[in-house]
Amino acid sequence: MPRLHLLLTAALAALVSSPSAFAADKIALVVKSLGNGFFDAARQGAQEAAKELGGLEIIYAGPAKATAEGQVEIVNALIAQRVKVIAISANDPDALVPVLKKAMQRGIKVLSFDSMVRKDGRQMHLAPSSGPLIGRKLAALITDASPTGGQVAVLSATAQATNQNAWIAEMKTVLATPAYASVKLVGVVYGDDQTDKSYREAQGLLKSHPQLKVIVAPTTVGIAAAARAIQDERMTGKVFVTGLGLPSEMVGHVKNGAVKSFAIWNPVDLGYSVIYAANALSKGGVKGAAGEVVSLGRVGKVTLDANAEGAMAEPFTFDASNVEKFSKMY
Ligand code: RAM
Repeated sequence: MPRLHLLLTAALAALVSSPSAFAADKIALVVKSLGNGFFDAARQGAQEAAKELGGLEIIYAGPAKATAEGQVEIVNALIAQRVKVIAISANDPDALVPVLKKAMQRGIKVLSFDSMVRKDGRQMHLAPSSGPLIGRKLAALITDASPTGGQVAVLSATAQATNQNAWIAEMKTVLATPAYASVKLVGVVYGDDQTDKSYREAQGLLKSHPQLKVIVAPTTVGIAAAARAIQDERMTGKVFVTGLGLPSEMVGHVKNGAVKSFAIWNPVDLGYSVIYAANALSKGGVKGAAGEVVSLGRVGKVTLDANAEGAMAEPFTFDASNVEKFSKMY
């Protein structure tokens, strides 16, 4: 091969492989922890949106365990990588604020999704559904599981999770109304969105509350682990599990009777919408001001409230009649 041709080929190869040549904008999706099927589904939606919008690269990252410290480390690394946008589901509403402020000072756009960061640590928040709607849904699922009420315990994710704490608070408000007088909340425990810890906490609830009727887990990791514990402890039909779960992880538990019904929103659509919102922030179309309308591609749009929060759809309920069909999607 002539020398000039060789040089040109080498230059071309360098151009193609160098990230700065056709620099795609890097959008980081920082999740609570890796290995969670909910966030895996969101990642799938994020990739779909990136393909539609073009010129974007998704960096998917999260700590091994759902801790704020792990996420702080990741955000620091992303700042060094000069990403354009950080979209984060936060393990703590406050602990991430200083590092996210640092990111914003360096020109990086920041939004939270799923689990919120305090207002001064991000420009907007994309919520999968509104807090009151989720609280009402969780209460309704409890009486669906046990129509006569009785003792109920919550198996949550981490103690600092903004989203679960907000949903539990909303649920408690609903349970305090006369319509739910027969329901008695006996405790809240935390499985930290780890399967083994959630399983042990569910076992603990069965031991410490022999009259327990329902375990409500507002986390996809917790609900699946609790349903398995109920079966292993041969409590199916005596204690029912409900909450927020993925049809793909819950289909077997609905079939074997540990779960009558549960709810969730579409995590693929959530991940897709996050990238649309992130792209709008980065291109300057959206600033994160109250009243702004954020377009979410095929999913629709949300309007930001005074807290720069946009809430998507109502949670959808699954039971034996539809869980099979949706289990193939997420
Ligand atoms: C778990 C996570 C996530 C939450 C879902 C319902 O996967 O805690 O943040 O939104 O459950």
